[in-house]
Amino acid sequence: MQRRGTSISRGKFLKMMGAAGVAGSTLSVLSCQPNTSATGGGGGSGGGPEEKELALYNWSDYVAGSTIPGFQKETGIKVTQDFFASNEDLLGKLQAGATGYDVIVPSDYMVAIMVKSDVIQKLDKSKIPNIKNVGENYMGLSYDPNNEYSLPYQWGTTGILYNKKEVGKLDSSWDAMWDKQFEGKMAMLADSRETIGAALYKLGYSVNSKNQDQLQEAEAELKKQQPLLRGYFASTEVRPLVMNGDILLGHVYSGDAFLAMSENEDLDYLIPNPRATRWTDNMSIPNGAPHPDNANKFINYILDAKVGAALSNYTYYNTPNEASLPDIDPALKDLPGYTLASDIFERLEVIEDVGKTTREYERIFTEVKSA
Ligand code: N2P
Repeated sequence: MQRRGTSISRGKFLKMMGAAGVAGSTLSVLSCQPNTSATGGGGGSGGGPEEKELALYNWSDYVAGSTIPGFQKETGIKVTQDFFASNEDLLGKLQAGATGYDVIVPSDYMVAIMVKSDVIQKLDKSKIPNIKNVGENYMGLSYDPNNEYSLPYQWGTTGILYNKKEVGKLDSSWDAMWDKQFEGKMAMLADSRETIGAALYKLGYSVNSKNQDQLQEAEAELKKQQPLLRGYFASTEVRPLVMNGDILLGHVYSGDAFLAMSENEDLDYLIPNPRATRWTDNMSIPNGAPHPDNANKFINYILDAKVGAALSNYTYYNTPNEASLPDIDPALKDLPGYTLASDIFERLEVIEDVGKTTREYERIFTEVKSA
């Protein structure tokens, strides 16, 4: 399919960037390094007008080519972007004292953890009139019931991107990711909740299990799987591995699957049974953000109908912006698994904050990775 009429294609943009920033580690592709600058000099908290700057801390490959230039053009605010590879990395960075960021993009359960840990601040909704564009299914979710701290950015699912030509059509379970015949040809996400989640799903349990016996079983499953894997990677790293045939099956977020499928027709995306994850990523403002006013403006800009459509037409993720829907690329809407049938939607789980059990999830993932 012809990709992305609205702006430069994601593939081309990546090439232009020399693929910088896709590795998922924290790295500045633009000039500033907000985490070390600690300016705080924007007058954001009650002083004079803010500097015309905004520091975005985002997942890699998660803005359209037009997103940041469009905002700069409209507001004169210069945006710099750093990248994190998982929600846990993002939280760790903020808890370690990173103070330079204005907008961050945590997923569902991480918003709840961040509110509880007092690392994000309330939004100024008087500055976000485009809130009216957000579909009601994406407002008032349990992790932030009144959207005091977060507004949705993109949503999607997590499943298996695989080479249908090489492995044949998969049955619909998670079992393929444990199949010895694919030894060395599989990768899982470097994402503790998603990867432990896949093991829990395989066993028929919930991704939010707090049951010690179930978690122990999941740990055993992951230890069985680990020697069969190429490794644990960011989704943006799994995508090219599957696309170029280096591996045959990869645990990915849906947008990476759809992008790969649109460029290689041997590939397919499976949302396994009995359950898989549906996630929503959100925009929030950290405490101590140097430019909160600019941050509220940026959030409002993203929730514009056209900006939201260009974003999803680039990322290949779903939009929570109902006003953007008419402008979503029809070919994208037609990809299997992009527009979710209600029977699939109903078997998807949302990852929740598991409270004290979070430490157990972290312990399991650390041990599994080094087993
Ligand atoms: C974008 C990653 C999407 C994050 N590259 C999934 N929560």
